[in-house]
Amino acid sequence: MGKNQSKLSNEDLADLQKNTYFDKKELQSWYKGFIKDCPSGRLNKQEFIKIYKQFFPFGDPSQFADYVFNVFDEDKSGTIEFKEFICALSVTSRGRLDEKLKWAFQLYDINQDGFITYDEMLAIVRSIYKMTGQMVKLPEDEDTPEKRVDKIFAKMDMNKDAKLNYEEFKEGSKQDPTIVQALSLYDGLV
Ligand SMILES: [Ca+2]
Repeated sequence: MGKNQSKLSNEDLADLQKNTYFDKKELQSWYKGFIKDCPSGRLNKQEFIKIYKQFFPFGDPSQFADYVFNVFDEDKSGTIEFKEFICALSVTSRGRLDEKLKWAFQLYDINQDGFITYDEMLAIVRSIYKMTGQMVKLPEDEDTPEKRVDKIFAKMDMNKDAKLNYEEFKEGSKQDPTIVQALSLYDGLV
């Protein structure tokens, strides 16, 4: 993608129509907004965190946004290009359940070794609690990140090895949809 393009090239457009759940008009409008907010065409981590702060003014979303950034930045270049942005948005907002679960798994599997350890899950859940702050009243058995993760592991960790592989995560998430729901920032907007 070239610099300072105010419109998507036909080639990029065709490619994204094929690889996302957005139509031509939606893609053009997202692109316009993306370039307006981010004229360089590359969103860096600080800018990304700023977006989250608009959505969660009462909590501190910086840690969670940091983790999400790393999943958006598929080629690990340190910036989110439009294609990465729109593909992630497509999956998290309109993807099939299995696509959303794969995406969520990548988020929780911080070191990308194919397992979600107890500590990785705890780090993400902590960052979510910090982000939502005191806005949400939680049930007594989930009112700390530790309790929440204990509960998730009790349900999901079938072979009790203190880590979750994708199969365990997938099966468990189907019974507890809140695990995946936490991810989609743009729910309701798209
Ligand atoms: Ca990138």
